[in-house]
Amino acid sequence: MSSAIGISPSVSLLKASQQVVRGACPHDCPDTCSLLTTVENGVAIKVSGNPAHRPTDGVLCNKVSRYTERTYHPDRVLQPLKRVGPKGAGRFEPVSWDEAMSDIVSRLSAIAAREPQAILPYSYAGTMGLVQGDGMAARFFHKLGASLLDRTICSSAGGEALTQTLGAKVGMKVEFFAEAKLILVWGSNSITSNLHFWRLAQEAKRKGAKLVCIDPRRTETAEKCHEHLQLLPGTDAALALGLMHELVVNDWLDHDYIAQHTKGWEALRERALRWGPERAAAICGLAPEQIRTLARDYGTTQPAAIRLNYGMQRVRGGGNAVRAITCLPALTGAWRHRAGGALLSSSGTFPVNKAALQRPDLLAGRTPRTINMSTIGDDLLRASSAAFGPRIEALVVYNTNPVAVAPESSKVVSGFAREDLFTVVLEHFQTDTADYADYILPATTQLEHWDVHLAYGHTDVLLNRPAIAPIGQAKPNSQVFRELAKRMGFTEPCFTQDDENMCRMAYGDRIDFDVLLEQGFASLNFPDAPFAQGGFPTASGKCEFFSEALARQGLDGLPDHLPNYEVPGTSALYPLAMISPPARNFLNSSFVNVPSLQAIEREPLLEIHVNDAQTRGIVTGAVVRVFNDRGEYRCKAHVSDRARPGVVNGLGVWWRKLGLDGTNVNQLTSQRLTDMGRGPVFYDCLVEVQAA
Ligand SMILES: Nc1nc2c(c(=O)[nH]1)N[C@H]1C(S)=C(S)[C@@H](COP(=O)(O)OP(=O)(O)OC[C@H]3O[C@@H](n4cnc5c(=O)[nH]c(N)nc54)[C@H](O)[C@@H]3O)O[C@H]1N2
Ligand SMILES: Nc1nc2c(c(=O)[nH]1)N[C@H]1C(S)=C(S)[C@@H](COP(=O)(O)OP(=O)(O)OC[C@H]3O[C@@H](n4cnc5c(=O)[nH]c(N)nc54)[C@H](O)[C@@H]3O)O[C@H]1N2
Ligand code: SF4
Ligand SMILES: [Mo]
Repeated sequence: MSSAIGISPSVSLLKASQQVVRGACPHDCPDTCSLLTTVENGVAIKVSGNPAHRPTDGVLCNKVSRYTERTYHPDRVLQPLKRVGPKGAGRFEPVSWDEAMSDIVSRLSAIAAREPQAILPYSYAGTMGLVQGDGMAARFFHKLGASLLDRTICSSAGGEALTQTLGAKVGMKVEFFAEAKLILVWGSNSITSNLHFWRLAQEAKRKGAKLVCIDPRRTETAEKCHEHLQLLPGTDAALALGLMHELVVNDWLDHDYIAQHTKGWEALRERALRWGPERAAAICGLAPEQIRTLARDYGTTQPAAIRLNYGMQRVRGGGNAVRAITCLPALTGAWRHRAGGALLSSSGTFPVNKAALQRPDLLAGRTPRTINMSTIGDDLLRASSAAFGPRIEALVVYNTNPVAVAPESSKVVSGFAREDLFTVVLEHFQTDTADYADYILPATTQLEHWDVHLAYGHTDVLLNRPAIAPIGQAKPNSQVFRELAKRMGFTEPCFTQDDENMCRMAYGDRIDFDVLLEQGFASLNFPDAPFAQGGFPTASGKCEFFSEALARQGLDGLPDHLPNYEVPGTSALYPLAMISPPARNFLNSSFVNVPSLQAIEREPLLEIHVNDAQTRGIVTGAVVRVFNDRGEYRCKAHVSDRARPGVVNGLGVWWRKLGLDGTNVNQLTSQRLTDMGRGPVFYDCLVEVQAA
């Protein structure tokens, strides 16, 4: 086995005492890089990008190149901790694994004996691994009969939109963006959050492609594109419909592709004809000419490719916006080319054997209620009722930091602070969420455990081998749930399956596991131009402009512009829109506590346009109060033309406890949900800003 770990041929400067172990970046990022970890005497000394893996191309982002700093951070939680102070105070004392586990099992069993649905597992993509994510954990909670979790916090509006339009979360192969002649970077700050796509976009740019960015913020990506359409948040569907209008009236259409491979054309055409550029521009806060120019470029350039990211779907009409945009390539026949079409997520390409990993059959006919993770604030505060079911009495949190990242923090915090709630948090660090735990259990990082991955920005499967032994008393999530199952007396053989075997099971014989063991990645067999001849994975086999499924749900079967819940300029009290997109050197709330990265991001900031700052007497560096009916958040102002007039940008999900007054941007966001997919509306949020 040790030879299979393999010395990478590209790493020729290794000392005899060093080895290189192949792994996968676990973070919630489209790029899912192939990692090479150099280990010396059992210590990981360097993590770098694998040059043999095409999408990674030997390069990692700034964050994960510091992965050893995070792994060996002096603040790592390395033994089980039991709360000694009030909830949220963050005071804990070390206990043995045995003491922690036996207390956890007795608390959970007592609740489960009465009402298993009062127990809620709460997890997200802190690791995207299929084993340390919802593998053994899902088996455990299915057997228990606990509540199910609707994992909506990030991408469910866009995911549902893709499914209703293209049939699944599928799209262009990312590598062919390098051959496109026009690229729309739509709701994506690629340099920050999709670096390896950006390298391909730059290659296209060097070969003469035009790059257009569509984003309310003048991001580092926007300023490197040829054009930037700085629209108001939540107006993307209006822009897409305005573009369609121009495609129709100028006949920049591929009639043959439309006739053969789409559904609902007549109805969409009629709708588009109501969206002249003047009307669309007024809603988007753009000039009509900008829409005409973009339509001409899009309608007359082939191949044309659209890279959407999840930024634009965090508003009320997010699903409709994604649907409207993903109709565009079928109108112009862009899908005919391998460098044409659109990509939001490729995750639907992966043939994951989910039932084998997660074992929903262990529910044995029970149908527990489902809790939406995006409304955890409200749901923790609900009493038992016929509609809701039992009050939530226990939470087991892993791979997520909801107290920092979930919307409307004041409610989330009140819920987590309930003294009658029993909370277990599996973590690397004492995060804002861990502060509210009854027990914190030390989890291994990606360098310390096995896992297997899919990706949402390319189409390769990756394997992660442990590079080092678990640090301190840390255990893989899978191992914690294996031991809980044993103590609960669960005897099914699936509860003793080891991680390497779970990795093998994830794709079964659809992937050659020996190839994964040897090179760390394996490509899926997937056509270069997946929809050149139609063949969409929808029920009709066509790109569905009109979706019967949505119409049956009582929704509009055609994409439309749905105004935000909180439309900029409509409230005298809260005249500014706030968006809170990712910070480049953090990954959601991960890495916020890594000193070298925190030093680059410095402190929580609010970008504000000079016009909005001047009328409020705000200068760069001033402490400002950002507030609405849901709460108040203080941070420093940064007067900057990265913000457009009327929109302020609060970058990154900082840990609350690192903020000026122990809060972050989510103090202001709401728990309302998107038009489809039941997702959160982080960027549909009005505020006022005052000098503090
Ligand atoms: N460095 C870094 N990388 C990350 C993350 C991170 O936190 N930091 N997060 C990861 C995660 S969880 C995800 S889901 C992915 C994708 O993460 P996303 O959150 O989609 O990240 P971005 O690509 O930065 O896209 C957000 C962009 O959308 C813009 N935006 C906001 N509202 C609107 C709107 O209404 N319309 C349009 N057109 N644009 C809008 C923002 O200004 C921002 O530039 O990235 C991942 N990668
Ligand atoms: N205002 C605002 N809020 C947002 C967003 C935004 O743009 N604006 N973005 C939203 C989006 S897109 C997302 S995806 C969510 C993401 O929010 P989260 O899912 O909470 O992601 P992270 O903040 O990265 O936190 C992941 C946590 O998992 C832990 N972790 C990582 N690996 C492991 C492991 O192997 N085992 C265990 N036990 N723990 C592990 C990490 O230490 C980290 O604390 O936030 C959302 N919140
Ligand atoms: S966070 Fe994204 S870009 Fe950075 S190493 Fe991981 S997958 Fe690659
Ligand atoms: Mo996300």
